Amino acid sequence: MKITALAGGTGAVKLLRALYQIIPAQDLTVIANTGDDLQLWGLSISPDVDTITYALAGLLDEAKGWGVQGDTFSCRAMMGKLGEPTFFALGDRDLALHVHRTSLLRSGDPLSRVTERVCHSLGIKARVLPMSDDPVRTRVQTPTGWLAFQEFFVRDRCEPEVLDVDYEGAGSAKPGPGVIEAITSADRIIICPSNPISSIGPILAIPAIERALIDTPARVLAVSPIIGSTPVSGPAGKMMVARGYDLSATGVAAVYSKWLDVMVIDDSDADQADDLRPIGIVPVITETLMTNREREIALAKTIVRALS
Ligand code: FO1
Repeated sequence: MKITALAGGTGAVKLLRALYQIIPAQDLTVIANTGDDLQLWGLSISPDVDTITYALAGLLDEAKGWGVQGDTFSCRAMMGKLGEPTFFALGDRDLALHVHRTSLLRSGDPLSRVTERVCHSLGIKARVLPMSDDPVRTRVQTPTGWLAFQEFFVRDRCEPEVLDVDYEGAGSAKPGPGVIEAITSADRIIICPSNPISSIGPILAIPAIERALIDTPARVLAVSPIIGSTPVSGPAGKMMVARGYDLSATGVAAVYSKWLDVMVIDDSDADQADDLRPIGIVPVITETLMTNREREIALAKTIVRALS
């Protein structure tokens, strides 16, 4: 059974690494958000692509949920002395990937080709596809103006009030090579428990990708990243409210309602099943909080079973 997953970074990787363990690796394709990408120190950084890559390669710093395990930050300290921005913590080992990617991009390789090479070098057997080779940049509107996503998320610690979110460049971006085919020829599609607005939103903002989700014959299942009225992590709450969605699993289903078939919601949200059925979405009620490896695997197995 070929599964294609749409994913952001930190919120998605627990489920992705569990899926990678329980299905044949070559049956898994991940379409990764690149709306969080940034330029820093002259380097091209793709945080969500890298978080997924490190997780599947067994290199992820699991405590932080991003970066490389055991990394050090000597370069960052020196950059600070040189007056370079250090709000975005690039580790010394992580830096190797950014130098490698930037060098390949400068020699003319698109991000998709670079990502394929990196995955091959790190022994990853699943496919990781950046959503686009064209730049798409998520921006957050705050009372003091528009911020680049990482300025809002890391530098300002998600503190500013969110008035709106947009995806610069998405309207004219082409899906990356293989992305549309991965959606239209998959047997099943999984939307990871990522922020619906800032992680999945940029992927959906590319018109041809949303069209493919509407047209695909595959069943599409999403896992709610919101339990009760609390996001499992990150600023999903502020962003959903700014976009006019209810802060609940049902609100997440509303973001995806044009093409969603199945929604996995937490046991504690069982009462919301009755709100999903009338809008044509089949609820699956289970323990969704992945607090350890066993729970990650259990959720992945429940999802695969629900899609069988
Ligand atoms: N997240 C942070 O909260 N602080 C950081 O300094 C930070 C650095 C960083 C470096 C490389 C990388 O691949 C990811 C990094 N992240 C950091 C995570 C990243 O900002 C977010 O998790 C995603 O963009 C949201 O999905």
